[in-house]
Amino acid sequence: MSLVLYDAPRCPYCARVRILLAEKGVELEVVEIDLSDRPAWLYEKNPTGRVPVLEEDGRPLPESAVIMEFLEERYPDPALLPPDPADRAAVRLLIFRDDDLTDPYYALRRGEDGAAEELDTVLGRFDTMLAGRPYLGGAEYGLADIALVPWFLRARDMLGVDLDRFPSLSDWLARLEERPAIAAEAGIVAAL
Ligand SMILES: N[C@@H](CCC(=O)N[C@@H](CS)C(=O)NCC(=O)O)C(=O)O
Repeated sequence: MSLVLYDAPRCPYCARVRILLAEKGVELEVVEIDLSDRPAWLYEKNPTGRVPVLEEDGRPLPESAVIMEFLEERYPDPALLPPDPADRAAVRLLIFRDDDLTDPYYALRRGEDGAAEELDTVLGRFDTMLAGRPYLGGAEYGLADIALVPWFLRARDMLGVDLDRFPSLSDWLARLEERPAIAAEAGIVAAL
């Protein structure tokens, strides 16, 4: 079976796939895409021209959330979705509503008025959530953490957002960074 990831280091959506592949111990070919000078053939693999695209045996699959679900099914070990359907649905809802986090993140990146306050409000909500459970999906680390951690890393390390103001969120991030897959992504962010 051949597996190729069309990837860009700075892309947080690609980061989801990089982290998940590392957690699953899947080896594959990585083709780095220069987003400022995209090859025309990328549009044949994904009509939006965006990364990530994962290609298994010549079949291209775009959309990071769909790719994560695919990888979870293709490589079920270790399981990164909880066993109970209601808990799985809660994880999927967090991922489906990722723009609760990403909208204020990108607004801050664009330097919009009020964006820092808006992002702080959202960070406060995650802090409250993580005061009640160790991982976003509940008792165990999994897809919800992997799907959202790229923006927390980038907010802290690229936008200079002080996460120490959110103790439960900071503890969660520290726990995650003990994992080699997340530490590797933090290293990619540091080198950007
Ligand atoms: N919904 C897509 C979003 C992917 C995305 O926005 N990728 C960005 C890089 S982070 C991209 O390819 N941007 C190029 C563009 O927008 O033309 C996913 O989850 O995979």
